Amino acid sequence: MKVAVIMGSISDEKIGFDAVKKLKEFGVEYEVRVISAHRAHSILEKYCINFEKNDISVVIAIAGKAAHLPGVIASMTSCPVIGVPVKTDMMGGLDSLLSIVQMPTGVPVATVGVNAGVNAAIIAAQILALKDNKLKEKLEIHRINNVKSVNDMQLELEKKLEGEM
Ligand code: RP5
Repeated sequence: MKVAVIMGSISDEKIGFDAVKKLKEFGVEYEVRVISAHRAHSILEKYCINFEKNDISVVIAIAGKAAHLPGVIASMTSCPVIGVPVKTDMMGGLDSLLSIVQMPTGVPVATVGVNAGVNAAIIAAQILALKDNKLKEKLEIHRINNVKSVNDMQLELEKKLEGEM
């Protein structure tokens, strides 16, 4: 079972790499593609209709501005599609966010925050972990590390306060 990470432009690569890095940490298999919905719709269609054949189970779609890429992908597959809105110069990514999150009823895109490639990868891993106990264990370690990091912050704060007093 693989995750397809699709970005609309090479200018989205930083967010794509964030997602890929996290997937790698969890040992999740993935493919990465740049395919634009408005510049190369026939290539996109060809790629999407072969998801099942290529063992793709979850899609992360990254796009900015009039960010129709995740919605168009969702129209061509029954795999869950996680949309990542990209920050823009004009509206700070609100344009991308609304284009992705406001899909009309019946063709949903599970949307994460602006530039949140890492969160998209975590959700993709959580979906695959429903049928993979080893991956579930890795996600549990990730969750415990989050708790540890907050404990470390508390200790750091206490140290700083001691120095101030
Ligand atoms: C979308 O338009 C891409 O996802 C990108 O975020 C945005 C700008 O694309 P470029 O003009 O940088 O190629 O298709």
